[in-house]
Amino acid sequence: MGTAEESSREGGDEPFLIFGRPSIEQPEIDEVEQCLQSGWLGSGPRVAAFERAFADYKGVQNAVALGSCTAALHLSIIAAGLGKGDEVITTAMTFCATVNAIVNSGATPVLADIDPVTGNIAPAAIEAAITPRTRGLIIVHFAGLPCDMDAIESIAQRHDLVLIEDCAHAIETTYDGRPAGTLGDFGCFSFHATKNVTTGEGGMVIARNPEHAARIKRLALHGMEEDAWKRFSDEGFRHYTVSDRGFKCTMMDLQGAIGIHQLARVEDNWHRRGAVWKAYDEQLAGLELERPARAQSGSRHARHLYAIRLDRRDEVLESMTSDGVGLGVHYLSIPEHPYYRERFGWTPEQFPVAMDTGRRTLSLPIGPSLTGSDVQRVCAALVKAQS
Ligand code: T4K
Repeated sequence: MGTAEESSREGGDEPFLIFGRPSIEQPEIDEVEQCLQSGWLGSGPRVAAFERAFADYKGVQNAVALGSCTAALHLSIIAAGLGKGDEVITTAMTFCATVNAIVNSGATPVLADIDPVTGNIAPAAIEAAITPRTRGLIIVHFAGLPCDMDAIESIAQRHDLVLIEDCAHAIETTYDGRPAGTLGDFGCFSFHATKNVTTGEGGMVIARNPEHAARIKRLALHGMEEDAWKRFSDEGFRHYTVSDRGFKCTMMDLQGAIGIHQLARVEDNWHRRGAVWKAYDEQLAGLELERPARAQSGSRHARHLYAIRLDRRDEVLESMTSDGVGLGVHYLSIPEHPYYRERFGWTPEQFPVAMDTGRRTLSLPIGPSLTGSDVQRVCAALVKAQS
């Protein structure tokens, strides 16, 4: 039998090792079946249970489940009151969703370059990007490594900025003992299929101010005051009222059903990825490449991506893929994409560290089901590709 990371697609003698394949187990399969049989598929009791479990995991009062991290970022920006005329600084090295959330809220995105060692937004670059119009800052704990929060919190306080954490990679991350997502005004999480906890698609937001959390909940459901689960309860029919210009980006109970059981295994899976991480560190030592930075003592890396940096990246990518090893590229820097170049006039060269990283980065498979022999196979394919 193959590992959970493998597909039935053949890649040479061994099955293709799929990058980012989710680790799905029987409890979530059973829960989804029960959810289907219950007849309540939309946002209801299973989403509420997932929200409670996530809030407990983070040690906060409330968490709001949404359809994606993209929605969590977008609604956080709106709830914070940022929009037209406001500048929001973010990192040049992130998934396009971080920047799109700013653009779609009507605010103006401003990029800052990254630190060459950590890959996270560089505090000095944030300072340099601040203008009298700067109102917000979205940071990304890249790959699961916490940002330099001492410096970033101080900048946000001094310039009175709304601080939003993009925690798409950082479910298990802590900084100086404090959980990622609770460090800023808003923490936004992703449960996309490739993430450490998945619901297929999905997101969650934590807001420091309970009024912001309540507004996000309303905005996610057309601006309505109460959801269907509450309105159609045994207490009888209740009319809804619309009090805000909302969107539709709630999470379904079918997704919540998966999330409850995924979250129950989050720590076990983190430890299992730790063993894979250690094996890569040992087997790749001595090769001509840069291995991922470690978290400082007292903080915790979520181990979402094992991203190396190396020369001739695209040749290596092609060679390893044809040897049956699936890989990821996280990411080309934002200004490499034509939309942003054309709309904002950015060039990759303006953000040289992000540009260099984006052209040399390669993410190796790092799921909890990876076996020792999977790791050996990945490393052997890498050695062969570099030779
Ligand atoms: N901020 C950051 C920093 C992010 O990284 C992301 C998401 C977001 C915000 C926004 O979060 P969401 O709004 O999505 O919740 C994917 C995802 O589309 C994107 O959500 C994610 N980042 C990004 C890192 O990855 P692709 O185009 O690289 O991956 P995709 O979907 O083509 O699949 C990657 C691998 O996973 C492939 O090897 C196939 C495998 N896979 C994929 C799916 C969907 C599976 O095995 N099963 C699946 O169901 O963008």
